[in-house]
Amino acid sequence: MQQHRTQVVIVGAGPAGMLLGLLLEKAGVDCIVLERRSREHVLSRIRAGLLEPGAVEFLRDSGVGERMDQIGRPRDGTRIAWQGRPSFMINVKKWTGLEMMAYGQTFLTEDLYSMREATGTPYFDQITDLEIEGIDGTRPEVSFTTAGHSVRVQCDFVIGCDGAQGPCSQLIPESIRQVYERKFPFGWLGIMVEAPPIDDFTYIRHETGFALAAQRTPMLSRYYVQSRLDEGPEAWSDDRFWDTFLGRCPPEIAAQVTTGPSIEKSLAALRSRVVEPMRWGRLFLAGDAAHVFPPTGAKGLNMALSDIQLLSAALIAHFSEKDDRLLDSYSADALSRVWAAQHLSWRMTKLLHIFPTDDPYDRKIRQAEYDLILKSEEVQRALAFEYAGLPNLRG
Ligand code: FAS
Ligand code: PHB
Repeated sequence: MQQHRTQVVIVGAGPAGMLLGLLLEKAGVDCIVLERRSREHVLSRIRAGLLEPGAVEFLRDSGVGERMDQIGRPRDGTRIAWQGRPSFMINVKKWTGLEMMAYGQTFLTEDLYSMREATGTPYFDQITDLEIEGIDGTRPEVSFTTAGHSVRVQCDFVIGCDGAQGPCSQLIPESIRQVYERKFPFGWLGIMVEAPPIDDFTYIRHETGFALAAQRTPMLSRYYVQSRLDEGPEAWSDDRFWDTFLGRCPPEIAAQVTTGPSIEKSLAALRSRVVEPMRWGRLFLAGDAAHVFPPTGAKGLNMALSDIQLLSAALIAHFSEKDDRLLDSYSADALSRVWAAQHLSWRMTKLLHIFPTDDPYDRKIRQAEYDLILKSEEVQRALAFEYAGLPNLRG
Protein backbone atom coordinates (compact mmCIF):
# COMPACT_ATOMS: atom_id res chain seq x y z
CA MET A 1 0.00 0.00 0.00
CA GLN A 2 1.52 3.29 -1.13
CA GLN A 3 0.77 6.07 1.38
CA HIS A 4 0.36 9.66 0.18
CA ARG A 5 -0.70 12.97 1.69
CA THR A 6 -2.35 15.78 -0.24
CA GLN A 7 -4.75 18.64 0.45
CA VAL A 8 -7.64 17.87 -1.94
CA VAL A 9 -8.68 14.63 -3.63
CA ILE A 10 -10.94 15.17 -6.66
CA VAL A 11 -13.01 12.16 -7.75
CA GLY A 12 -13.88 12.34 -11.45
CA ALA A 13 -11.96 13.85 -14.37
CA GLY A 14 -14.76 15.28 -16.48
CA PRO A 15 -14.88 19.06 -17.05
CA ALA A 16 -15.70 19.81 -13.39
CA GLY A 17 -12.95 17.70 -11.86
CA MET A 18 -10.27 18.64 -14.35
CA LEU A 19 -10.97 22.37 -14.16
CA LEU A 20 -10.96 22.31 -10.38
CA GLY A 21 -7.65 20.42 -10.37
CA LEU A 22 -6.07 23.00 -12.66
CA LEU A 23 -7.30 25.96 -10.62
CA LEU A 24 -6.12 24.48 -7.31
CA GLU A 25 -2.73 23.55 -8.75
CA LYS A 26 -2.38 27.11 -10.10
CA ALA A 27 -3.12 28.47 -6.63
CA GLY A 28 -0.55 26.22 -5.00
CA VAL A 29 -3.07 23.83 -3.44
CA ASP A 30 -1.92 20.20 -3.62
CA CYS A 31 -4.49 17.94 -5.22
CA ILE A 32 -4.88 14.68 -7.11
CA VAL A 33 -7.55 13.79 -9.66
CA LEU A 34 -8.95 10.24 -9.81
CA GLU A 35 -10.81 8.89 -12.86
CA ARG A 36 -12.30 5.42 -13.24
CA ARG A 37 -12.37 5.44 -17.07
CA SER A 38 -9.45 5.79 -19.46
CA ARG A 39 -8.35 9.21 -20.67
CA GLU A 40 -9.32 8.11 -24.21
CA HIS A 41 -12.83 7.19 -23.09
CA VAL A 42 -13.39 10.50 -21.32
CA LEU A 43 -12.14 12.41 -24.36
CA SER A 44 -14.40 10.42 -26.69
CA ARG A 45 -17.59 11.59 -25.01
CA ILE A 46 -19.91 13.84 -27.06
CA ARG A 47 -22.12 16.03 -24.87
CA ALA A 48 -22.79 19.73 -24.48
CA GLY A 49 -22.20 22.37 -27.09
CA LEU A 50 -23.25 25.81 -25.84
CA LEU A 51 -21.50 27.95 -23.21
CA GLU A 52 -23.12 30.81 -21.32
CA PRO A 53 -21.40 34.24 -21.26
CA GLY A 54 -20.40 33.76 -17.62
CA ALA A 55 -18.89 30.34 -18.34
CA VAL A 56 -16.93 31.82 -21.27
CA GLU A 57 -15.57 34.60 -19.04
CA PHE A 58 -14.71 32.12 -16.28
CA LEU A 59 -12.81 29.86 -18.69
CA ARG A 60 -10.86 32.85 -20.02
CA ASP A 61 -10.07 34.02 -16.46
CA SER A 62 -8.96 30.44 -15.67
CA GLY A 63 -6.50 30.50 -18.57
CA VAL A 64 -8.44 27.80 -20.44
CA GLY A 65 -10.05 29.96 -23.12
CA GLU A 66 -7.36 30.16 -25.82
CA ARG A 67 -8.65 27.51 -28.25
CA MET A 68 -12.26 28.38 -27.38
CA ASP A 69 -11.55 31.93 -28.63
CA GLN A 70 -9.83 30.55 -31.72
CA ILE A 71 -12.41 28.01 -32.93
CA GLY A 72 -15.45 28.70 -30.76
CA ARG A 73 -18.30 30.55 -32.46
CA PRO A 74 -19.95 33.46 -30.60
CA ARG A 75 -23.75 33.31 -30.84
CA ASP A 76 -26.32 36.05 -30.21
CA GLY A 77 -28.62 33.42 -28.73
CA THR A 78 -30.77 30.46 -29.72
CA ARG A 79 -33.82 30.39 -31.98
CA ILE A 80 -37.18 28.76 -31.22
CA ALA A 81 -39.15 27.61 -34.30
CA TRP A 82 -42.76 26.77 -33.48
CA GLN A 83 -44.99 24.94 -35.98
CA GLY A 84 -47.35 27.41 -37.61
CA ARG A 85 -45.96 30.45 -35.81
CA PRO A 86 -43.15 32.94 -36.55
CA SER A 87 -39.83 31.81 -35.09
CA PHE A 88 -38.29 33.72 -32.18
CA MET A 89 -34.68 34.37 -31.15
CA ILE A 90 -33.81 34.13 -27.46
CA ASN A 91 -31.58 37.12 -28.07
CA VAL A 92 -29.03 37.06 -25.26
CA LYS A 93 -26.88 39.67 -27.01
CA LYS A 94 -29.72 42.17 -27.47
CA TRP A 95 -30.90 41.98 -23.86
CA THR A 96 -27.67 41.37 -21.92
CA GLY A 97 -25.03 42.77 -24.30
CA LEU A 98 -23.18 39.45 -23.94
CA GLU A 99 -22.81 36.44 -26.23
CA MET A 100 -23.20 32.69 -25.91
CA MET A 101 -20.38 30.58 -27.32
CA ALA A 102 -20.71 27.47 -29.47
CA TYR A 103 -17.86 25.30 -28.20
CA GLY A 104 -18.30 21.57 -27.73
CA GLN A 105 -17.68 19.98 -24.35
CA THR A 106 -15.38 17.52 -26.09
CA PHE A 107 -13.12 20.39 -27.15
CA LEU A 108 -13.18 21.86 -23.63
CA THR A 109 -12.29 18.50 -22.07
CA GLU A 110 -9.39 18.15 -24.53
CA ASP A 111 -8.17 21.63 -23.53
CA LEU A 112 -8.34 20.74 -19.84
CA TYR A 113 -6.45 17.48 -20.36
CA SER A 114 -3.76 19.24 -22.39
CA MET A 115 -3.33 21.85 -19.66
CA ARG A 116 -3.13 19.17 -16.99
CA GLU A 117 -0.31 17.51 -18.85
CA ALA A 118 1.45 20.87 -18.93
CA THR A 119 0.93 21.63 -15.23
CA GLY A 120 1.48 18.07 -14.03
CA THR A 121 -1.54 17.91 -11.68
CA PRO A 122 -1.31 14.36 -10.33
CA TYR A 123 -3.96 12.32 -12.16
CA PHE A 124 -4.78 8.63 -12.06
CA ASP A 125 -7.14 7.15 -14.65
CA GLN A 126 -8.63 3.65 -14.81
CA ILE A 127 -8.65 3.47 -11.03
CA THR A 128 -10.61 0.73 -9.26
CA ASP A 129 -11.59 -0.18 -5.68
CA LEU A 130 -12.24 3.44 -4.70
CA GLU A 131 -12.98 3.81 -0.99
CA ILE A 132 -13.56 7.09 0.85
CA GLU A 133 -13.55 7.29 4.65
CA GLY A 134 -13.56 9.95 7.33
CA ILE A 135 -15.43 12.74 5.54
CA ASP A 136 -17.19 13.48 8.84
CA GLY A 137 -13.82 13.98 10.54
CA THR A 138 -10.89 16.27 9.78
CA ARG A 139 -8.65 13.87 7.84
CA PRO A 140 -10.56 11.99 5.14
CA GLU A 141 -8.75 9.02 3.60
CA VAL A 142 -9.17 7.86 0.01
CA SER A 143 -7.89 4.48 -1.15
CA PHE A 144 -7.87 3.05 -4.66
CA THR A 145 -6.04 0.70 -6.96
CA THR A 146 -4.11 1.93 -9.97
CA ALA A 147 -1.91 -0.13 -12.31
CA GLY A 148 -2.08 -3.02 -9.85
CA HIS A 149 -0.92 -0.94 -6.87
CA SER A 150 -3.03 -0.11 -3.83
CA VAL A 151 -2.79 3.55 -2.83
CA ARG A 152 -4.08 5.31 0.28
CA VAL A 153 -4.21 9.10 0.39
CA GLN A 154 -4.80 11.26 3.46
CA CYS A 155 -6.28 14.65 2.61
CA ASP A 156 -8.21 17.65 3.93
CA PHE A 157 -11.12 17.57 1.48
CA VAL A 158 -12.74 15.17 -0.99
CA ILE A 159 -14.53 16.71 -3.98
CA GLY A 160 -17.11 14.54 -5.73
CA CYS A 161 -16.96 15.50 -9.41
CA ASP A 162 -17.95 11.94 -10.30
CA GLY A 163 -21.00 12.70 -12.41
CA ALA A 164 -24.55 11.42 -12.26
CA GLN A 165 -23.55 7.78 -11.78
CA GLY A 166 -20.68 8.31 -9.34
CA PRO A 167 -20.58 7.12 -5.71
CA CYS A 168 -19.76 10.36 -3.87
CA SER A 169 -23.27 11.72 -3.35
CA GLN A 170 -24.15 8.42 -1.65
CA LEU A 171 -21.62 9.23 1.09
CA ILE A 172 -24.03 11.82 2.48
CA PRO A 173 -26.05 9.99 5.18
CA GLU A 174 -29.51 9.00 3.96
CA SER A 175 -31.04 10.79 6.93
CA ILE A 176 -29.47 14.03 5.67
CA ARG A 177 -29.46 13.58 1.88
CA GLN A 178 -32.43 14.90 -0.12
CA VAL A 179 -32.68 13.87 -3.76
CA TYR A 180 -35.15 15.72 -6.00
CA GLU A 181 -35.76 13.90 -9.26
CA ARG A 182 -37.96 14.21 -12.33
CA LYS A 183 -37.72 11.64 -15.14
CA PHE A 184 -39.16 12.77 -18.47
CA PRO A 185 -41.01 10.18 -20.62
CA PHE A 186 -38.76 10.65 -23.63
CA GLY A 187 -35.15 11.07 -24.74
CA TRP A 188 -33.08 12.89 -27.33
CA LEU A 189 -31.71 10.86 -30.20
CA GLY A 190 -28.62 12.79 -31.27
CA ILE A 191 -26.41 12.52 -34.36
CA MET A 192 -23.18 14.17 -35.42
CA VAL A 193 -22.77 14.99 -39.15
CA GLU A 194 -19.75 16.25 -41.08
CA ALA A 195 -21.69 18.98 -42.83
CA PRO A 196 -22.11 22.75 -42.39
CA PRO A 197 -24.61 23.58 -39.63
CA ILE A 198 -27.53 25.96 -40.06
CA ASP A 199 -26.90 29.51 -38.83
CA ASP A 200 -28.60 29.42 -35.45
CA PHE A 201 -28.90 26.87 -32.69
CA THR A 202 -32.60 26.20 -33.16
CA TYR A 203 -35.11 24.50 -30.82
CA ILE A 204 -38.02 23.20 -32.90
CA ARG A 205 -41.46 22.41 -31.56
CA HIS A 206 -43.79 20.37 -33.74
CA GLU A 207 -46.98 18.41 -33.03
CA THR A 208 -45.00 15.18 -33.46
CA GLY A 209 -42.20 16.24 -31.14
CA PHE A 210 -39.14 18.37 -30.39
CA ALA A 211 -36.00 18.73 -32.49
CA LEU A 212 -32.77 20.73 -32.13
CA ALA A 213 -30.26 21.95 -34.69
CA ALA A 214 -26.86 22.54 -33.04
CA GLN A 215 -23.30 22.96 -34.22
CA ARG A 216 -19.68 22.27 -33.34
CA THR A 217 -17.53 23.75 -36.16
CA PRO A 218 -18.21 25.22 -39.64
CA MET A 219 -18.10 21.61 -40.92
CA LEU A 220 -19.56 19.69 -37.98
CA SER A 221 -23.24 19.73 -37.09
CA ARG A 222 -25.19 18.16 -34.27
CA TYR A 223 -28.89 17.38 -34.49
CA TYR A 224 -31.41 15.85 -32.06
CA VAL A 225 -34.99 14.62 -32.23
CA GLN A 226 -37.26 13.84 -29.30
CA SER A 227 -37.56 10.08 -29.25
CA ARG A 228 -39.06 7.20 -27.27
CA LEU A 229 -36.92 5.65 -24.58
CA ASP A 230 -37.65 2.07 -25.67
CA GLU A 231 -35.86 2.53 -29.00
CA GLY A 232 -32.07 2.77 -29.00
CA PRO A 233 -29.86 4.37 -31.68
CA GLU A 234 -29.88 1.07 -33.61
CA ALA A 235 -33.61 1.61 -34.31
CA TRP A 236 -32.79 4.89 -36.05
CA SER A 237 -31.43 4.66 -39.57
CA ASP A 238 -30.05 7.92 -40.95
CA ASP A 239 -33.01 8.07 -43.33
CA ARG A 240 -35.46 7.70 -40.47
CA PHE A 241 -33.63 10.38 -38.51
CA TRP A 242 -33.62 12.88 -41.37
CA ASP A 243 -37.27 12.21 -42.28
CA THR A 244 -38.23 12.84 -38.65
CA PHE A 245 -36.00 15.88 -38.19
CA LEU A 246 -36.95 17.60 -41.47
CA GLY A 247 -40.60 16.70 -40.91
CA ARG A 248 -40.52 18.70 -37.66
CA CYS A 249 -38.76 21.73 -39.18
CA PRO A 250 -40.70 24.70 -40.54
CA PRO A 251 -39.93 24.95 -44.29
CA GLU A 252 -37.57 27.93 -43.86
CA ILE A 253 -35.45 25.97 -41.40
CA ALA A 254 -35.55 22.68 -43.36
CA ALA A 255 -34.27 24.58 -46.43
CA GLN A 256 -31.06 25.47 -44.52
CA VAL A 257 -30.24 21.92 -43.39
CA THR A 258 -27.37 20.02 -45.07
CA THR A 259 -28.07 16.35 -44.36
CA GLY A 260 -25.49 13.59 -44.48
CA PRO A 261 -24.43 10.28 -42.95
CA SER A 262 -24.13 10.24 -39.16
CA ILE A 263 -20.64 9.73 -37.71
CA GLU A 264 -22.09 9.29 -34.22
CA LYS A 265 -25.56 8.41 -32.94
CA SER A 266 -26.68 8.22 -29.30
CA LEU A 267 -29.76 8.36 -27.10
CA ALA A 268 -29.81 10.51 -23.95
CA ALA A 269 -32.69 10.11 -21.49
CA LEU A 270 -34.00 13.43 -20.13
CA ARG A 271 -34.16 13.86 -16.40
CA SER A 272 -33.70 16.39 -13.63
CA ARG A 273 -31.92 15.54 -10.40
CA VAL A 274 -30.68 17.65 -7.53
CA VAL A 275 -28.85 16.32 -4.46
CA GLU A 276 -28.99 18.42 -1.31
CA PRO A 277 -26.86 19.40 0.48
CA MET A 278 -23.82 19.75 -1.81
CA ARG A 279 -21.52 19.44 1.20
CA TRP A 280 -21.22 16.96 4.01
CA GLY A 281 -18.30 17.50 6.40
CA ARG A 282 -15.12 17.34 4.32
CA LEU A 283 -17.01 16.16 1.19
CA PHE A 284 -18.15 18.64 -1.46
CA LEU A 285 -20.15 17.81 -4.60
CA ALA A 286 -19.87 19.66 -7.92
CA GLY A 287 -21.30 19.23 -11.41
CA ASP A 288 -23.42 16.25 -12.41
CA ALA A 289 -22.53 14.56 -9.10
CA ALA A 290 -24.92 17.08 -7.54
CA HIS A 291 -27.32 17.96 -10.34
CA VAL A 292 -28.55 16.79 -13.71
CA PHE A 293 -30.57 18.93 -16.12
CA PRO A 294 -32.66 18.04 -19.15
CA PRO A 295 -30.50 19.53 -21.94
CA THR A 296 -33.31 21.85 -23.17
CA GLY A 297 -31.66 25.02 -21.95
CA ALA A 298 -28.01 23.89 -22.15
CA LYS A 299 -27.48 24.10 -18.39
CA GLY A 300 -25.62 20.88 -17.52
CA LEU A 301 -22.07 21.83 -18.40
CA ASN A 302 -22.60 25.50 -17.56
CA MET A 303 -23.76 24.68 -14.05
CA ALA A 304 -20.81 22.34 -13.54
CA LEU A 305 -18.55 25.29 -14.36
CA SER A 306 -20.61 27.53 -12.08
CA ASP A 307 -20.03 25.13 -9.17
CA ILE A 308 -16.29 25.07 -9.87
CA GLN A 309 -16.15 28.85 -9.90
CA LEU A 310 -17.65 28.90 -6.40
CA LEU A 311 -15.78 25.88 -5.01
CA SER A 312 -12.32 26.75 -6.34
CA ALA A 313 -12.54 30.22 -4.75
CA ALA A 314 -13.73 28.68 -1.47
CA LEU A 315 -10.95 26.08 -1.28
CA ILE A 316 -8.27 28.62 -2.20
CA ALA A 317 -9.57 31.00 0.52
CA HIS A 318 -9.38 28.14 3.04
CA PHE A 319 -5.81 27.18 2.22
CA SER A 320 -4.36 30.62 1.53
CA GLU A 321 -6.19 32.78 4.11
CA LYS A 322 -7.69 30.23 6.53
CA ASP A 323 -11.02 31.84 5.63
CA ASP A 324 -13.89 29.32 5.56
CA ARG A 325 -16.79 31.65 4.84
CA LEU A 326 -17.07 30.60 1.18
CA LEU A 327 -16.72 26.91 2.06
CA ASP A 328 -19.47 27.29 4.65
CA SER A 329 -21.80 29.01 2.18
CA TYR A 330 -20.91 26.89 -0.87
CA SER A 331 -23.85 24.49 -0.74
CA ALA A 332 -26.45 27.24 -0.33
CA ASP A 333 -24.78 29.51 -2.92
CA ALA A 334 -24.49 26.71 -5.48
CA LEU A 335 -28.01 25.41 -4.90
CA SER A 336 -29.61 28.82 -5.40
CA ARG A 337 -28.02 28.88 -8.87
CA VAL A 338 -28.88 25.24 -9.51
CA TRP A 339 -32.58 25.69 -8.79
CA ALA A 340 -32.77 28.77 -11.00
CA ALA A 341 -31.26 26.70 -13.81
CA GLN A 342 -33.56 23.76 -13.00
CA HIS A 343 -36.53 26.08 -13.39
CA LEU A 344 -35.42 27.29 -16.81
CA SER A 345 -34.61 23.76 -18.01
CA TRP A 346 -37.92 22.38 -16.73
CA ARG A 347 -39.89 25.28 -18.24
CA MET A 348 -38.27 24.92 -21.67
CA THR A 349 -38.61 21.13 -21.63
CA LYS A 350 -42.33 21.42 -20.81
CA LEU A 351 -42.85 24.13 -23.44
CA LEU A 352 -41.06 22.49 -26.34
CA HIS A 353 -41.75 18.75 -26.03
CA ILE A 354 -44.82 16.64 -26.69
CA PHE A 355 -45.80 14.65 -23.58
CA PRO A 356 -47.76 11.41 -24.01
CA THR A 357 -50.17 12.66 -21.33
CA ASP A 358 -50.87 15.95 -23.18
CA ASP A 359 -54.53 16.78 -23.70
CA PRO A 360 -55.97 19.61 -25.89
CA TYR A 361 -55.92 21.96 -22.88
CA ASP A 362 -52.17 21.35 -22.37
CA ARG A 363 -51.51 22.12 -26.01
CA LYS A 364 -53.47 25.40 -25.83
CA ILE A 365 -51.62 26.46 -22.69
CA ARG A 366 -48.22 25.90 -24.34
CA GLN A 367 -49.38 27.73 -27.43
CA ALA A 368 -50.46 30.64 -25.21
CA GLU A 369 -47.04 30.68 -23.52
CA TYR A 370 -45.27 30.84 -26.87
CA ASP A 371 -47.63 33.56 -28.14
CA LEU A 372 -46.90 35.58 -24.98
CA ILE A 373 -43.17 35.27 -25.63
CA LEU A 374 -43.73 36.43 -29.22
CA LYS A 375 -45.76 39.45 -28.13
CA SER A 376 -43.99 40.66 -24.99
CA GLU A 377 -40.54 42.22 -24.91
CA GLU A 378 -40.59 41.98 -21.11
CA VAL A 379 -41.06 38.21 -21.31
CA GLN A 380 -38.40 37.97 -24.04
CA ARG A 381 -35.94 39.91 -21.89
CA ALA A 382 -36.57 37.74 -18.84
CA LEU A 383 -36.18 34.55 -20.88
CA ALA A 384 -32.90 35.82 -22.37
CA PHE A 385 -31.52 36.51 -18.87
CA GLU A 386 -32.56 33.07 -17.61
CA TYR A 387 -31.13 31.37 -20.69
CA ALA A 388 -27.85 33.29 -20.43
CA GLY A 389 -27.49 32.17 -16.83
CA LEU A 390 -27.01 35.74 -15.56
CA PRO A 391 -26.15 36.75 -12.94
CA ASN A 392 -24.93 33.24 -12.06
CA LEU A 393 -21.38 33.10 -13.22
CA ARG A 394 -20.76 36.80 -13.07
CA GLY A 395 -20.87 36.87 -9.31
P1 FAS B 1 -19.05 14.16 -16.04
O1 FAS B 1 -20.11 13.10 -16.03
O2 FAS B 1 -18.68 14.79 -17.33
O3 FAS B 1 -17.69 13.59 -15.43
C1 FAS B 1 -17.73 12.76 -14.28
C2 FAS B 1 -16.50 11.86 -14.35
O4 FAS B 1 -16.42 11.10 -13.14
C3 FAS B 1 -16.58 10.87 -15.50
O5 FAS B 1 -15.43 10.96 -16.30
C4 FAS B 1 -16.70 9.52 -14.81
O6 FAS B 1 -16.06 8.49 -15.52
C5 FAS B 1 -16.00 9.80 -13.49
N1 FAS B 1 -16.36 8.86 -12.41
C6 FAS B 1 -17.58 8.35 -12.13
N2 FAS B 1 -17.51 7.50 -11.09
C7 FAS B 1 -16.20 7.48 -10.69
C8 FAS B 1 -15.48 6.79 -9.68
N3 FAS B 1 -16.10 5.94 -8.86
N4 FAS B 1 -14.15 7.01 -9.56
C9 FAS B 1 -13.52 7.89 -10.38
N5 FAS B 1 -14.14 8.56 -11.38
C10 FAS B 1 -15.46 8.36 -11.52
N6 FAS B 1 -25.17 19.33 -20.99
C11 FAS B 1 -25.49 20.39 -21.76
O7 FAS B 1 -25.35 21.54 -21.30
N7 FAS B 1 -25.94 20.22 -23.05
C12 FAS B 1 -26.07 18.96 -23.61
O8 FAS B 1 -26.47 18.82 -24.75
C13 FAS B 1 -25.74 17.82 -22.84
N8 FAS B 1 -25.83 16.56 -23.37
C14 FAS B 1 -25.53 15.47 -22.58
C15 FAS B 1 -25.62 14.15 -23.08
C16 FAS B 1 -25.31 13.04 -22.27
C17 FAS B 1 -25.43 11.64 -22.82
C18 FAS B 1 -24.92 13.24 -20.92
C19 FAS B 1 -24.63 12.06 -20.01
C20 FAS B 1 -24.82 14.55 -20.42
C21 FAS B 1 -25.11 15.67 -21.25
N9 FAS B 1 -24.99 16.98 -20.78
C22 FAS B 1 -25.29 18.06 -21.52
C23 FAS B 1 -24.56 17.22 -19.45
C24 FAS B 1 -23.06 17.10 -19.41
O9 FAS B 1 -22.50 17.96 -20.34
C25 FAS B 1 -22.65 17.35 -17.99
O10 FAS B 1 -23.31 18.48 -17.45
C26 FAS B 1 -21.17 17.55 -17.83
O11 FAS B 1 -20.52 16.42 -18.37
C27 FAS B 1 -20.90 17.70 -16.33
O12 FAS B 1 -19.56 17.56 -16.12
P2 FAS B 1 -19.03 16.77 -14.81
O13 FAS B 1 -19.78 17.23 -13.63
O14 FAS B 1 -17.55 16.88 -14.85
O15 FAS B 1 -19.52 15.25 -14.99
C1 PHB C 1 -25.64 21.00 -28.16
O1 PHB C 1 -24.94 21.81 -28.79
O2 PHB C 1 -25.41 19.76 -28.13
C2 PHB C 1 -26.80 21.57 -27.37
C3 PHB C 1 -27.09 22.92 -27.45
C4 PHB C 1 -28.15 23.43 -26.72
C5 PHB C 1 -28.90 22.59 -25.92
C6 PHB C 1 -28.59 21.23 -25.83
C7 PHB C 1 -27.54 20.71 -26.56
O3 PHB C 1 -29.93 23.09 -25.19
